[in-house]
Amino acid sequence: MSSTDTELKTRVKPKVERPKLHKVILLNDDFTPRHFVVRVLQAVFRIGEDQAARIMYVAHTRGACVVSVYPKDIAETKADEATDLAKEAGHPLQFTTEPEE
Ligand code: TYC
Repeated sequence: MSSTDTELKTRVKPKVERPKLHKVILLNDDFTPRHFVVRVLQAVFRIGEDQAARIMYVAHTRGACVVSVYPKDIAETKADEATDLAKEAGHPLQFTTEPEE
C-alpha cells in the first residue's frame, strides 16, 4: 500500500456511527425505603447487593447517581421498568435517562 493510500484510508469517515449510549440515572426522593431502592437496582439492572447499596447511597446523599449505560432503547425500557415497579409498590422512586456526552 502506498503512503497516499494510507492517508486516504485514515481520512475516510466510518459509514455507520456507533449509536450513543444512554445513562440510566437514579433520582433521590424523601420517601422510598432504602432497602426497596436496593432491591429494584438488583432486579432490573442485575447488580449485586453491595454495588446496589453503594449506588443507592450516592443517590441518597448527592441527589442522583448513574446506574449504568445502555443503547437508548434498553436504557429507556429499564428506567421505565424500574420506575413502574416502584409505582406498583406505592413508592415515588424515579429513574431517568440521558445521552452520554
Ligand atoms: N432518601 C430515601 C430515604 O431516606 C432513600 C432513597 C435513596 C430514595 C436513593 C431514592 O434514589 C434513592 N428513605
